[in-house]
Amino acid sequence: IDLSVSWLGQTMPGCLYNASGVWCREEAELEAVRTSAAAAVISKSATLSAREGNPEPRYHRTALGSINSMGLPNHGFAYYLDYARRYDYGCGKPLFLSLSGMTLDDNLIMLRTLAAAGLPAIPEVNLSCPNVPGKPQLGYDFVTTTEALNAFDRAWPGRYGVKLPPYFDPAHFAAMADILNRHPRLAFVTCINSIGNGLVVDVDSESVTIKPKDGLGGLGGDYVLPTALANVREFYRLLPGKDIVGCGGVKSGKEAFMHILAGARAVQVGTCLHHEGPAAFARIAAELAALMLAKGYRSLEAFRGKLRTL
Ligand code: RRO
Repeated sequence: IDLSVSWLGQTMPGCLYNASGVWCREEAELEAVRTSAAAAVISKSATLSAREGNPEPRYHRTALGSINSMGLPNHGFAYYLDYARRYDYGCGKPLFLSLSGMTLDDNLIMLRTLAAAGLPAIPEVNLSCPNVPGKPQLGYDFVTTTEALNAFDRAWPGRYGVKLPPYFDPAHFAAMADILNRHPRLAFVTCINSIGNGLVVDVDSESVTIKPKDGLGGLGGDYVLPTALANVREFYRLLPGKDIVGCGGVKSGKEAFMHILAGARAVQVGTCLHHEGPAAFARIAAELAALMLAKGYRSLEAFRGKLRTL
């Protein structure tokens, strides 16, 4: 069974890697992902200056997944750029840098600085952080997203990607796809970020479970799988020539298979990685290979995007 993926001009040893935000804030975590069975590495969304993030508790595990309002805790762009300068690109696992500037100008400064560094690292610009109080998710504002992508094109000369929030209406899929299709160097979209501003309630204490935003936070895990699959499949159909990275609800080979069937080129693991650690990559890859063997598929190309309709 061949789990390798041709993407962005190279061949990755597999299709799985971490979702930005999970196991990627510290260099030791990034290296633990790189040296695991993951096929690529992405860093925690960076802001221009380091941030402590929101007050704790800011992450809560439930039987069905997770809720978080981390609030963009990160070491600042320079830390992740320094990691990118020292990264072992020869390991065959692409390095993605997630960028989530507090302003458009901050994103442009980070993109220009990364461009000037001349590294093979690829930016994934986060248009969908749901957890900074007072800051709406960029991807829900089509005018601001249009302006941002036009500016990214001028600041960054290479291929790049964006991390999208989940959409819930065909009109929004179509409107966003029209915007994204105007940018040929936008090579991939990652669908989806957490479902923003959910509320998990604890019955015993009659309380919210995380402190920021009076308990509102982004949902991950089982809660989001069907929404993630809808976003992957719809953008796969609407964005010819671009790649879709599936993210949402992957905890075994089965969900990874579903994402690829819906059209995903690569698959990120978030909540499950948070709960299980980087050993999750080898387990999920083995389960995916076993499922493919049982179905008679020898490569991911054999079934990517081939989801049947009735
Ligand atoms: O740090 C966070 O609170 C966070 C971010 Br930037 C994001 O994009 N998605 C998320 O669920 N949490």
